[in-house]
Amino acid sequence: MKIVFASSHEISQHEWIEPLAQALPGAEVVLWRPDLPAQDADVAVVWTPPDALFQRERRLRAVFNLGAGVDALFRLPSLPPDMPVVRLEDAGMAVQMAEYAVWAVVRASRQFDAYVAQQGAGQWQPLPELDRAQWPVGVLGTGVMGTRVAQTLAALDYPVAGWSRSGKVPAGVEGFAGADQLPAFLARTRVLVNTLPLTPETRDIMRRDTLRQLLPGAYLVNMGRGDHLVEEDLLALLDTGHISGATLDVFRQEPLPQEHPFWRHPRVTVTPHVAALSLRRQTIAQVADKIGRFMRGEPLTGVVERDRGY
Ligand code: NDP
Ligand code: OXD
Repeated sequence: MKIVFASSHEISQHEWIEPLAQALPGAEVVLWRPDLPAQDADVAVVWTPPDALFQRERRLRAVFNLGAGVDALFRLPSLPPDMPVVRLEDAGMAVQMAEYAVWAVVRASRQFDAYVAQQGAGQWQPLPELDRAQWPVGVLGTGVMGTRVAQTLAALDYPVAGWSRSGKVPAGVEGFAGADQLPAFLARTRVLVNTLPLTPETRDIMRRDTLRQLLPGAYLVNMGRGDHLVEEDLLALLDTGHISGATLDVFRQEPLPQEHPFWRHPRVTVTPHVAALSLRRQTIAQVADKIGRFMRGEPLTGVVERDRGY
C-alpha cells in the first residue's frame, strides 16, 4: 500500500511521515510534492492540499483528512465526486474546544476583562455577582465538538441549549432541531457558540437577521469556520450594542489581514485558528487505524456524507 501525505503546512519527515509508516507496517508513506512525478498512491492523508493532488494522483481510493472540517477539500474542483473522504473525529480536539468556549464564556460572564482593566488603573472594585440565568448559552452544532462544549458549559451550571439538524443533545442540554427551530433557539440565547461544519446550508448562518434574534447584550464565540459569520454584520451589531463582544478563532480570510478592524476592536478577541490544535500522536494513531480498516474492507467511522457536506 502506498500513502501520500499532502499538506499546505510544513510536514516534518520525523514527526509525521515516519510515525505514520511505523503505525502501518508494510505501507510506504511519502511526502507528496507537486514538482515530483505522480506517486500512483492508494490513499492520501491531507490537510488543505492543493487541487493538483487530485489531478495527478489518479489511483487514489480514499482521502483521509487530518482535521474535523472537510470544507477546504470540498472546494477542490478535481476531488472526484465518488472518492470516500474520511475525517478526524475528536482525536483530542473536543476537550480543547470546550476549554476555549469556557475561557470565552467565563471571561464575558464574570467580567474578568473589566478586572484586567481595573488592575491597569490600580483599582480595587468588586463587580456584581454572576447570575447564570442571565447567561444562557446556545451551541450551534452538537456533533463531536459541540457535544463536549455543551456538556462542559452545562457542568458549570450555565443554561445550555444545542441546535443541530437532528436535535440530538447530551443530557442536561435543551435540544433544538433544524431551520424551523432556529428562531426559538436564538431567542433564548445570550452567548452563541459556533461549532458547525461549513456547508452550503451553514455558510453565513451568523448574519444580521439571525444575530439580531439573540438576547440583548449577546456575546459570540466562533470556533467553526470564518465563512459562518458575516463579519460586517457583527461589526454593525457591536456598534449598536446589541452584541457586547466576540471571541473569534476563525475568519473569512486566514491569516486575518493586518488592516482588518477585528485586530483593534476593543470588544473583539482574536486567536489564530487554535481553538483546537491537532495532537500529533492521537491524530496519527486514529488515521492509521482508519486507513488499516479501509484497506481491509472493515467498517470505519468518520466517513463524510458527501450530499450533507459533513
Ligand atoms: P460533526 O460532524 O461531529 O458535527 C457537526 C454538527 O453540526 C452536528 O451536530 C450536525 O447536526 C450539525 N449540523 C451540520 N449541518 C447542519 C445544518 N445545516 N443545520 C443544523 N445543524 C447542522 O463535526 P465536529 O463536531 O467534529 O466538527 C465541527 C466543526 O468544528 C468542523 O467542521 C470544523 O469546522 C470546526 N473545528 C474547528 C476547530 C478549530 O480549531 N477552530 C478544530 C476542530 C473543528 P446532526 O448532529 O443532526 O448531524
Ligand atoms: C479542524 C480544524 O477542522 O482544526 O480540525 O479546524
